[in-house]
Amino acid sequence: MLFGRTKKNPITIADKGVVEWKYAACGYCSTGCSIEVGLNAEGKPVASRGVAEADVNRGKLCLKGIFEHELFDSAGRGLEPKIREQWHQPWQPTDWDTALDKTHDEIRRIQAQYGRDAFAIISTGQMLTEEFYTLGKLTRGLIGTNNYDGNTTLCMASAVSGYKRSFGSDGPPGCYDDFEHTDCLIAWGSNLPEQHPIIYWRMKEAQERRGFPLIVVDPRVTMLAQNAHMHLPITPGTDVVLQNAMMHVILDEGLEDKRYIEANTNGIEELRAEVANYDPVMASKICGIDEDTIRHVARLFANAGAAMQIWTMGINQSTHGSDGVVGINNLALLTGNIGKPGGTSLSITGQCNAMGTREWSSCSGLPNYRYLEIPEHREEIAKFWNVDPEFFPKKRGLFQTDIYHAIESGQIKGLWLIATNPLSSLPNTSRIRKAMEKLEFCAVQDCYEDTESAQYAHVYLPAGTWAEKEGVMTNTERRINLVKPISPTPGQAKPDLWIFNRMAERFNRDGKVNFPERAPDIFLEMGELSKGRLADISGMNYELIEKNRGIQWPYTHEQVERGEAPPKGGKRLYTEDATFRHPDGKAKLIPLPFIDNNEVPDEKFPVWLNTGRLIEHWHGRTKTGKIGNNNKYSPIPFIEINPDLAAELGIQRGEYVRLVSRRSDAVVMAQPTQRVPKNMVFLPFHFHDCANRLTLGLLDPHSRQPAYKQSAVRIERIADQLGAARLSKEMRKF
Ligand SMILES: Nc1nc2c(c(=O)[nH]1)N[C@H]1C(S)=C(S)[C@@H](COP(=O)(O)OP(=O)(O)OC[C@H]3O[C@@H](n4cnc5c(=O)[nH]c(N)nc54)[C@H](O)[C@@H]3O)O[C@H]1N2
Ligand SMILES: Nc1nc2c(c(=O)[nH]1)N[C@H]1C(S)=C(S)[C@@H](COP(=O)(O)OP(=O)(O)OC[C@H]3O[C@@H](n4cnc5c(=O)[nH]c(N)nc54)[C@H](O)[C@@H]3O)O[C@H]1N2
Ligand code: SF4
Ligand SMILES: [Mo]
Repeated sequence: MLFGRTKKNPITIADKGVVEWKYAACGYCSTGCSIEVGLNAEGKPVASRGVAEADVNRGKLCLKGIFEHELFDSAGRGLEPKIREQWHQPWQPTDWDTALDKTHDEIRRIQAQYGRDAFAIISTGQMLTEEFYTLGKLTRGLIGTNNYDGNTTLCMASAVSGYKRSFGSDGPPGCYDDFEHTDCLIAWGSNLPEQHPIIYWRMKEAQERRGFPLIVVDPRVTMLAQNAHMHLPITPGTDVVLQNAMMHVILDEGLEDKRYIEANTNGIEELRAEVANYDPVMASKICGIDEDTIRHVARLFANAGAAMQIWTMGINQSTHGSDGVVGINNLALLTGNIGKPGGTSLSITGQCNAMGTREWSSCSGLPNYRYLEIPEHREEIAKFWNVDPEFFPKKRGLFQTDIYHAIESGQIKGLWLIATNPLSSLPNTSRIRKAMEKLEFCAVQDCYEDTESAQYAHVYLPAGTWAEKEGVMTNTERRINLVKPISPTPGQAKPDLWIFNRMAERFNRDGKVNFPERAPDIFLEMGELSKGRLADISGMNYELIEKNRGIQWPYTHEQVERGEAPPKGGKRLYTEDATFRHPDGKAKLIPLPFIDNNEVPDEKFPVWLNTGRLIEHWHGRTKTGKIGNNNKYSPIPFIEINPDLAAELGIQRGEYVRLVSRRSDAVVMAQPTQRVPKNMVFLPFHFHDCANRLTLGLLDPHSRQPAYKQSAVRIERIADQLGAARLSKEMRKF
């Protein structure tokens, strides 16, 4: 006799009536998956699928990509420009000319009254590269404010800063193909299965085939840690101490690559002197990883044929963010693990086009990793754009995080926010609110009109998003991929590029500077500017990019002339000796003294607050909060709390609790789990007016990136559970 359920229906895929599939690169994370959206007979997007022949994702998509077609008609989209005299007044609908004229006039009024830099512009990592380049030309070439930055200061700034300090330039040297060659992988503060699911799948496939050891450094038992050979639950904010101790062991035991160090680096003696102070016994007391484990991991890493490191926000978002990146680079350089298959230090990027903004937006400098500080770079770009080189500032202006302090102090009076929502994403949001209230003028350009930040705007500019637009994006492994318009912008909303071009007309009345209207023409202009640079894209065009499902840079016009096909994948930087970007071609080994400068738990606030992400949600949920298929997994703000701590505090699963920090408080649901240690809670930052009410966000001294991952809270029981539920609902209205 047979037991159990013997009858099953076969798996069928619902017929959505797709008559045409359209190509794009995914608009969420920096993995850079190729996606196709299916349109039905009425032209409505009804399905999404991965593209099989794309090297990045090989037919796969994650939970966000698979429902991305639902974005196009999601609630809360901005359908018309809006205007008002004071931010607290009701909005009035208006036409584009009025909204753009008002924004132009206010920029010029504020600049005339208070100086050029009194108007700030903050952009994003979520537009298309041609849009970044155009905004950069408009801002640097015509508007002329130096207080121009992006939300990437919250995200990749430490990686950028660390790469520049170590290698002389930004630009991640590795690629996904490195997983296929590595003999040892260390992941620092990165939760790949949730935040970059398809990179995780690439890594996991390679690992199952080749069995290399995976070591995860993260204070939480993340999904990646659960799958690791070794999990190092580090004391928050102390990665640099662990890195120094590993280098101590490597140098002490002579495991370094002497030939590589000699041929490629400066600074070994200074580094040796500093790490001598970090013997594993002493280091273990600070970083919480026992001395034997430190020695074991250091030996495993140094003795591996090829060893690889990846990292994300657990490193970048710290007061030692830039140092943590330099520490990773130091470890790689000491052991000769840069530019070889499986031997690399690869920052896993965040937003879909955080790389594109680094390369082309001119936020921290000038296009294609050029510097404002270098006179030849200013000359070159000024000539190319037909502007006066003296118009450019001679060094970069304020970082995003400092722009808010300058608004607070009255130095900055006007702000244009583009595709970023600082009232949900900056630390200590009550302070940010006060700053926003002080602005004489604020324009918000967003695809949704119901964002927290739009509350403080005087003009709202409704933008298109993702595949309502045309252009390219660069992913984590420097691969440029194409987004094609799949659906039209809704109502009167316009692509960001259109908005920048119309704004440019208002600052460019004499037509001196050329602003091409079409994205493919802008791409070719960028190709011209990229010739001979690190990020040389002069061999690419849209057709070739789509045909190849993305091409890694560099791919040059010389390669095209030689008849070389674009690389399929596996393209690396610094593959030969002394090709780093410091003037002598060598990389720098930089000593990293450690000073403990975080907010740490104490008697009043005894628990670490760690914040981060969930697979189903994207940042402030302007997108995923509206997509039922994503939102259903976690509609309510919650914390991961250790069951022992919950028991001690008398907190039941599913109860609401109040988290209190020195800044403010927030009400969240308790979800007991062994994922977090007893002295820590983890709070996803996706929910409205929640995590960042609490965070302190001390800044890294080099990158000015906030330490979102380290602050201290206490947990209070709430007697009135019904009241708390109502409050929580209020917090979910965005
Ligand atoms: N689903 C989804 N995917 C995303 C995003 C999203 O919002 N949703 N956002 C994208 C963006 S912009 C980014 S930047 C990436 C972020 O991707 P990740 O950095 O992977 O994600 P986070 O959850 O922010 O943080 C990662 C881990 O850092 C750990 N951590 C905290 N403190 C420390 C520490 O002191 N040391 C170490 N070593 N680790 C620590 C946390 O416990 C957490 O598990 O994800 C991208 N992908
Ligand atoms: N506590 C805590 N805070 C954090 C973090 C953390 O780990 N913990 N992580 C930080 C990191 S790494 C990041 S990257 C930031 C993200 O912070 P934000 O930049 O504020 O993140 P989003 O919510 O993605 O905001 C993007 C905005 O752009 C809009 N948008 C999307 N596409 C388009 C488009 O094509 N055009 C226009 N005009 N608008 C568009 C969206 O509707 C949304 O309002 O958050 C940071 N904040
Ligand atoms: S892994 Fe990232 S790029 Fe790929 S489908 Fe998911 S969100 Fe999109
Ligand atoms: Mo990010």
